[in-house]
Amino acid sequence: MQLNQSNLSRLPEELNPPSYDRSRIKAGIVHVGVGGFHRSHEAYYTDELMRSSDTSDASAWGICGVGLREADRKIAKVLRNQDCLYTLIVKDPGGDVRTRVIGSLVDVLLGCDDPMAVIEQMASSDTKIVSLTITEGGYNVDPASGDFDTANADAIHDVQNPQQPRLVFGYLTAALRLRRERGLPAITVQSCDNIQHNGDLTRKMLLGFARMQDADLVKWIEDEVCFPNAMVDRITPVTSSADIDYLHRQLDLDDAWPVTCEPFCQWIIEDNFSNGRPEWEKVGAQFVTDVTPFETMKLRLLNAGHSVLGLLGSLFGYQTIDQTLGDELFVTFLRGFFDDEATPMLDAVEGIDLGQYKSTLIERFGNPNIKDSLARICLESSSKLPVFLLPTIRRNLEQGGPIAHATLVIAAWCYYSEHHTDRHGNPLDVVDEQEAALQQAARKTIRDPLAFIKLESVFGNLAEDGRFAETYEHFVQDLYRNPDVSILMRQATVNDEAKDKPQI
Ligand code: CS2
Repeated sequence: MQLNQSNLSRLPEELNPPSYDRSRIKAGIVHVGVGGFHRSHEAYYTDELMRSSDTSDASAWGICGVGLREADRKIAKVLRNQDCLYTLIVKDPGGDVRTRVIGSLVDVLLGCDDPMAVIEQMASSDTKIVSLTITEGGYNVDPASGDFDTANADAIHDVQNPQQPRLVFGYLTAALRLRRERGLPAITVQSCDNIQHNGDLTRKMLLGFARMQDADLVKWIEDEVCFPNAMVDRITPVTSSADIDYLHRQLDLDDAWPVTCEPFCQWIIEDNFSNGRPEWEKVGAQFVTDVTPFETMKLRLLNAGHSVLGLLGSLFGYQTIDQTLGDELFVTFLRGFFDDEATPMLDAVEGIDLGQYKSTLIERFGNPNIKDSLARICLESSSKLPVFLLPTIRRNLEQGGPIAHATLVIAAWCYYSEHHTDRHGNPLDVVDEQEAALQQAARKTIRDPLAFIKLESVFGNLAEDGRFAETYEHFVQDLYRNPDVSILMRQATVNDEAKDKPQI
């Protein structure tokens, strides 16, 4: 059976179709970036709210999904064919699978086909929030200054073509201008990307663009638009053809693009909205005044942990996170990183037991049904590691703490960046905006063992730290002689054990 509105009432109970009347829903949210993560997270919370609440309030918060680029055409087409319905497949570590059809997405627009339709939707009086999952790259940050990259060709294009923008900031500026002209209240711009202080960054970049195009609007944005910071969390692997087949075979459902995810789900949001918000706290989200400790914890444990397993596991020859954690050596190594290097550098987080958080992480990573590929984890490492891993190394260097685990990951990354192969010589698919620069730097390792960590756009001045440089040099030289990274991992874990023994 094809997934669409007219078939909804005929779907089997296991598919858990929406219980609410979708025809009454208005789009109060415009979401840019309708990928897997949005569909397993914000759209899921909103669907849950619509199911749980009998008030009309929830029906004001439907989502209009937006893709801006040509690459979004496929998802837009799939969703249109399915009346914006899709299946969320939640996979427990124990093997149980729960499915539910999500109904909170009510429309989908493609900016590259009709930019004005997107701008008008953002400017509509029904719209209260524009939320974003546009990944790090979508924020157009100049890596040298941390400001909006005014030299970017799309930014320049957008300044001159306000009605046909390419960047999300061009769209937002055009929509906000219309709202101000029409005397409508501002909207909240809510980032849902896994980025530190994602709201602050969005604000800075939007103002950076607005200054180039419409200085007059800058003050209005500053005064009227809220940009809540948030920590988002739910592991959402890339959808595989096995997921599509599963629905087809087990439940007789044809869904061209379902989403798979783990049961765990977390959303911690600063309660800072310009124009109202859904009561997401009724369905598990948490509103706080300062999200910083939560996001730091997540980035330095969960995301850093992923990168540790991703880079070391790739070099070793594993394919997925759960497969990597099936190897006791990797579990011991990850625990060593968490306990000795990452956790001592974290501040206490209210209401969270860090020991418990780490155990849950190891369980989540080990979920054998979430075949999260190491290739996905290693994507764009050059923008991830400076946030996930390097701050832990820096703080340990300042405070005389241990750095061996994290530094070995950097040495493995160098080998990986140069060779694009695992230790057996099998090819690895490396996707990184700085791929060429990384490879070029890594290639100099034989002549200058510190060449890779001298890449300032990633490491800043870290190579100038004697202890870091020495530890790194030792690892990278050993790895270049023998890329079997498990030997060095074993040494690091043996050192951990030695430390725990009484010194005689
Ligand atoms: C991963 C994240 O991309 C990465 O490096 O660590 O996508 C991770 O799966 C999510 O942040 C989980 O919420």
